Amino acid sequence: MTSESCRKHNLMPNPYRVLSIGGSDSSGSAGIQADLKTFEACGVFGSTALTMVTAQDTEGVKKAFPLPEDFIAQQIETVLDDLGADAVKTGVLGRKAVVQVVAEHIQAYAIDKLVVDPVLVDGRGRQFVDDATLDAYRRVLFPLAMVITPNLDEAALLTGVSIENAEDIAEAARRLHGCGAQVVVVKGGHLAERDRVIDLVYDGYDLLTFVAPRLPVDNPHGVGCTFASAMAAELAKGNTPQQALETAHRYLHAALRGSLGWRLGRGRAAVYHATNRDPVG
Ligand code: PXL
Repeated sequence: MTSESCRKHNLMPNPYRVLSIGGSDSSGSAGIQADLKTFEACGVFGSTALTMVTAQDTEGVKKAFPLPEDFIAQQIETVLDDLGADAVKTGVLGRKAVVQVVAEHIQAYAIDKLVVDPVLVDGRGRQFVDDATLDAYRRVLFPLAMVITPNLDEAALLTGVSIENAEDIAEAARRLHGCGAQVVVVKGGHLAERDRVIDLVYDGYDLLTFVAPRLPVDNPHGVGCTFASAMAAELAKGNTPQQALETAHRYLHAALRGSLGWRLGRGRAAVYHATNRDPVG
């Protein structure tokens, strides 16, 4: 239906569509569960292609079950052939062959709004992918990305820069941009600044910093997935990376604030994705 006839009949026009390619987190905090919740809150239609299924709670991953490349490819093709996507977001890919399959499909379907969240380390900062996978990210996936969103550990791993201060982050961002991503967002949430969170954004011209007050929550779970998904949702709607970044920051802050009083599970805190709802209403 055209948007004019939708208006006439008081119907909603088609939503923007975002495909998330990543792993399932059974705790509902991160992975594709966080992505879908974020898409819903941002008003876009979410679809998924699973790379991995995890048995996971708030304390950590108990067991991970990677899915075969050809089945990952089949999910992507099935979704894109039917629904299509205005943007794609990647989360856990896990190994080189999966990075390659994803890159091939991004090219084959001419997806120009790709957000790559390079999930390379676990919640304790330990690397869980091998060097060949890092290389595939740098060589085949980043050149296709509109935005990449490594955290400090991931930026260090991908560039070999040991990150201790703001100049190190800038150097890592420049090197990552050199791999071909249009915009690099290095998430500084883990840097030991007590009351601020500083992200650094580099688009090949300007190096910008985004400063947000740090909320009193220790190492929350799913913030990276949530942030990258909000970016993808905003890009899908036709916003610029800069606009998407501002909205994604605001959304993440509200989602974190929404769960400040929660006691869910024994481990890491989750975020409240339905920021436009009253949780007890
Ligand atoms: O937050 C990164 C992440 C992404 N995807 C899956 C995860 C996690 C972290 O636990 O489990 C499936």
